[in-house]
Amino acid sequence: MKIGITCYPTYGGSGAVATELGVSLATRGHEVHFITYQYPFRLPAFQPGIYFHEVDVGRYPLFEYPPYDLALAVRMHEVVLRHHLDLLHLHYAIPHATSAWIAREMLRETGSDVRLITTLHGTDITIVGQDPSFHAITKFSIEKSDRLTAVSEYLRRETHTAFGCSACDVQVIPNFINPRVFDRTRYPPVLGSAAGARAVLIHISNFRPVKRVRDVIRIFAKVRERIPSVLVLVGDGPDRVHAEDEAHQLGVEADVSFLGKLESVAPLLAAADLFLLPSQTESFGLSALEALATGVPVVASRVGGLPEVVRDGETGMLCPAGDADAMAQAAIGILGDRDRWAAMSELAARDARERFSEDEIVGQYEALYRSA
Ligand code: GMT
Repeated sequence: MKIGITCYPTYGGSGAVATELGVSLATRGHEVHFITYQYPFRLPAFQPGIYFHEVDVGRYPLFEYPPYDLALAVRMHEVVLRHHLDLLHLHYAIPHATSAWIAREMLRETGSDVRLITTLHGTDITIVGQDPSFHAITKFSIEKSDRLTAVSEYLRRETHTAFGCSACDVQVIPNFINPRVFDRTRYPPVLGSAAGARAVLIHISNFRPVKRVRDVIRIFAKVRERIPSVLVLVGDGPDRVHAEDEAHQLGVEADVSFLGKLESVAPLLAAADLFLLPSQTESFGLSALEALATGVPVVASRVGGLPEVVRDGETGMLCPAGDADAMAQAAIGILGDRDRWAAMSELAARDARERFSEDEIVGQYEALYRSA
């Protein structure tokens, strides 16, 4: 098949999933065209069967808000026509599903057509889509999609609750991991010498308020009182400065490393002992899945789709969102008992491979494409 993929190409779970999906589809013989405003961060420099089309938003002094959505629609229209695409797979509803609908209307004017598949990732439904400025266009755009998927059962339910669209048949296709990349045995111990005998806690996110990054620091400060440990934070975003302040105020900054955005997190995960994800809400938690697949137990909030990813008490521990004390106690309970840690680590890697393997999940997307 000839498939167009549009996603947010910079750091973030939805862009990561969309890109890994495209790469996997290309290795299965499909022709994949990424249509995005920037080269997707997880896309290899070259791979046969993959093409990149940059969306250029013309600047004009009159435009206080350059109309990216329209530039995207025009580029989609052009790429579909020139490369005879069968379908466009949109990751994150706003504005991608809307632009795709415009592109399809333009195509139909000239007797062409294209199928639209929209994958809902999280805040496109739970936050942005429920903002009065976007609610109606989100509902319209997802209803116009030929197929709709959500990355968790939780998000499927949220979609029905928020939009009440009985016409929306949302299929759950969860996120996935490449088991060859997220494999603890593959990487040398990059943090070993720096951390010595200390436990390594890790957090990876885009540092937005929903991630509660301050809680990560608070949890770590409590763990560090009981267990020699260091904390590594990967990513960047608006709350990074608040997290840095918190580390300073709690007097733990010497043991906290802010590494910023990294292209490849697998080697770092392979050196970690525990992953912290105390989010306010999380439709899936791809970074938690990547940690689990690498044999890193997860301490996270019991919210959204996280209980579908982390087996509470078996591959990690789930606590109420905002309860940094409970999360610290959970972390101490895991890190303080080496046998328990080893059992959780082993089960986490196995469970992630059994339930979220690339081969199985990409096969589900292929079946969906065929049905469309
Ligand atoms: O929804 C967002 O705010 C952004 C999005 C992203 O691009 O990272 O995150 C969502 O999609 C990820 C990939 O499916 C999920 O792993 C995240 O849980 C989800 N974020 C939230 O629900 C807050």
